[in-house]
Amino acid sequence: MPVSPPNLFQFAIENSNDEFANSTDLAILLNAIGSAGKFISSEINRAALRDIFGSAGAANVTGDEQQKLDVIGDNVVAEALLSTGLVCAMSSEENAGLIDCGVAATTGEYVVVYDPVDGSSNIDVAAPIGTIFGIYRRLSEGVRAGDVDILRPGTDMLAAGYVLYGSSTIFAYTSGNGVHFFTLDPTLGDYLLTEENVRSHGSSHVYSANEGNSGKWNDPDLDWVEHVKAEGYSGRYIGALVADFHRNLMKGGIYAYPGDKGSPDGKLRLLFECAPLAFIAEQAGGAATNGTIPIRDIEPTQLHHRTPMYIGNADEVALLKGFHSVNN
Ligand code: AHM
Ligand code: MG
Repeated sequence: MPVSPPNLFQFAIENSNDEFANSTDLAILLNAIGSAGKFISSEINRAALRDIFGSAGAANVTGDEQQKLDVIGDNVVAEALLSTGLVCAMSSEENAGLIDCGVAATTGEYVVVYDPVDGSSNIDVAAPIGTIFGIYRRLSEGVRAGDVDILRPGTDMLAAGYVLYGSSTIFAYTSGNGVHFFTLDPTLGDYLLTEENVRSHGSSHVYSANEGNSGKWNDPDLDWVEHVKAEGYSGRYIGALVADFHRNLMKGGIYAYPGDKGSPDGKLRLLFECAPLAFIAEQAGGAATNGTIPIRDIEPTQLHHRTPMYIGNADEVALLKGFHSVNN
């Protein structure tokens, strides 16, 4: 009889490490996020039927129009993590401040940052979206967790990952020992291992960027994009970071969201989007930079800290960095 692949929980228990307080903690946290992901996946599949397309009628803290699913996803992820009792502090793209963790704010060992529904402008058109997360061990002791526990560079992260809601639902994570993919079997309701130790695909001359913004780009980015076009690169832009990142990880390429003359720090959020995906990229043999320094080395100065980001195949990121160093 064929042996069925391990599920996310089994695999994470077997692949924990001593940076976690208990050997089951990683599995419990990933399982909680995975459960939230199953709920979000099912809601997306029935979004039109359940009238959860469209705007929630408000803007989030950074001024983006919130979609109904942003609000639903935010609550579902928070509740799933709170139910573990392991999380002392949480922060998400949809909340101005820290999310209240109740008594676990003093006793919990872990901090979680997340973007519940990344690429939410894709929701209404049934295009891919995702959930991104990063997990830290707390720093403070004996007090309610606060900014000191959460405003930390990506190099402090114990684990990071994403759930991609595409033609199938993929759960990807790293805890510093490679990147692993699981696929949701909707019949079993379980994430099963489909690829262990994923490696970033070699260069395949693909770039993913919103070139519609290039009228505001700075010289290094303009020179780079002219170069790659002259070299015959293909453009692929899904408009959801998780989906573009996943595609480039598997097929080769670079995703770019530069700062520009109107928004020097770009659009993407360091804590909720960039640092977790940078951890995944590096663990797969890829790279992520803001143009000059690695994304994971950036110290956040506020929860909603933004940064330019270039991420993907290591050779492509090195090429891009060359344009930034010449122009600086
Ligand atoms: P969101 O988290 O509010 O959805 O914003 C982040 C998204 C990324 O997923 C995506 O790559 C980018 O914004 C698209 O932005 P733009 O529409 O400016 O190209
Ligand atoms: Mg996002």
